[in-house]
Amino acid sequence: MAASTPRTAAPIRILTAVPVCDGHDSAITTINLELARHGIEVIYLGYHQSASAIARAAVQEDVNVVGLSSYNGGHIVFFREVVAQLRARGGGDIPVFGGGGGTITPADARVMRRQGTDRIYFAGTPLATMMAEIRRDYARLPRAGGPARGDHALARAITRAEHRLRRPARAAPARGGAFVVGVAGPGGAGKSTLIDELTSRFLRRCPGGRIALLANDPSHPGSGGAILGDRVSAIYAQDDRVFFRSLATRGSLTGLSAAAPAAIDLLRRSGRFDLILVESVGVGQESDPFGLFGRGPRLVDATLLVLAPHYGGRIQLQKIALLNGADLVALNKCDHAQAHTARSEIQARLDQNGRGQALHATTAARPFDPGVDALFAAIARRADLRAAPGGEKPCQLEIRA
Ligand code: B12
Ligand SMILES: Nc1nc2c(ncn2[C@@H]2O[C@H](COP(=O)(O)OP(=O)(O)OP(=O)(O)O)[C@@H](O)[C@H]2O)c(=O)[nH]1
Ligand SMILES: [Mg+2]
Repeated sequence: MAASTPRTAAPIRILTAVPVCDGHDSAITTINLELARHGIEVIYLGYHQSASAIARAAVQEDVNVVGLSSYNGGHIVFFREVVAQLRARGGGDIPVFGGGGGTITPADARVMRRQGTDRIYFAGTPLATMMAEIRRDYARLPRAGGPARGDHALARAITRAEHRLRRPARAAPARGGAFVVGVAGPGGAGKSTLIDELTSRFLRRCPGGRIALLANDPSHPGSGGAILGDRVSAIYAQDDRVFFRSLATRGSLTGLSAAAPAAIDLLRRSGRFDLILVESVGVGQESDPFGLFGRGPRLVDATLLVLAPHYGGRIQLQKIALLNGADLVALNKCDHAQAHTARSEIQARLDQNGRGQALHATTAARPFDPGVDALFAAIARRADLRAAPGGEKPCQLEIRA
């Protein structure tokens, strides 16, 4: 049991998910919200999740604990498999717990406990009891040193950067190494969906390459908790060539976690990636998360601004500072009726800038969207990703161990 581990003032990070062949997500949705209200950072993976996807995400996110909500009747085998997969990936010290109402009996729970499950909550347990016990038992300091290697070591290093937040300023990350694209745009414009589609292009076009995704989401200003929900859209992150890390802003108002510069630096310097995409939180008209306007160090090599057709009107477009600074602009959700007007208004705004900024019309929710293909090609050109035509041959990327 994790009860004897040291405590830390940093928020508990918990990965929650619903197992494969199970669509019962209303319990975990309620529990996620309650966890966030109690100051916990929740990385929600979604429903119908495999044991390997859960273990991969838990290690990359370096969570304190994994919480599963299981109603499909396969809990004895599934929880055991998650524990085994965590051990295989070096995350054997991450406890696994969960619930499933009346589908998990006390006799089942005894078997599960023997197989490595930390705790099961039965039907009728009050939310307040669960929250108090989770906060009591699953807080711990980041693990120092240890035998972590590869992505596991990288995940821990990012956690350490988050824990040192009070000391460092926005140090300028080292240049060179992987090409870093900052992705910003209003809440819900489709940044995560677009990033996932770009990831699918990368995986197809660069069979030997690796991509890192750094997703920033807001902390609640009252509780300090957060729902780090960008992973739900990350279907293609279920591949060992993708490293996905969620960061809560923890009071930073820049649109990024204060640890993001250090995390970008770690990802670059790791030499493990060919492309790094950094998603900001949903940004406003004056936002400049990646330091494009000289008020802080420039954090990325290129910036992609993602807009959706419902931005208001031309006057709103004039106020969006990032439209002046972004290298690439995507008008997403082009399946909407307003997209035609939006496209011409945004194009006119970009023409006024006179910087030759390209406008890409995308529908990220549509598989194989040609607009996303063109956007990926533009990024690949900037990043000098030398992909094989049609993705048939390995691209000539330098992959360091
Ligand atoms: C709501 C519900 C549905 C909804 C799901 C909506 C949704 N999006 O989640 C709908 C109607 C869609 C549905 C569909 C089905 N359902 Co249904 N469903 C239920 C029901 C009534 C409630 C489950 C629930 O959400 N409870 C609310 C939670 C908050 O309370 P709780 O379950 O008591 O959990 C407690 C703890 O365990 C803990 N907890 C739970 N998870 C977690 C996780 C963590 C991390 C923590 C800390 C705690 C925790 O929280 C609670 C604290 O008190 C149960 C019956 C029941 N009364 O349990 C059947 C039930 C789970 N469903 C069942 C079945 C069979 C189905 C269907 C297959 C039916 C069908 N033939 O189509 C489908 C499958 C859907 C799918 N895709 O998977 C069976 C499962 C039988 C089994 N496994 O042996 C049940 C048990 C009903 C029954 N008696 O037959 N279902
Ligand atoms: N119709 C339509 N819906 C889309 C498209 N792209 C994304 N969506 C939907 O828009 C919603 C928000 O998408 P996300 O990718 O989560 O948006 P986001 O910008 O990352 O959101 P935040 O991170 O919360 O700021 C989801 O329901 C997506 O399925 C699109 O091209 N067309
Ligand atoms: Mg997002």
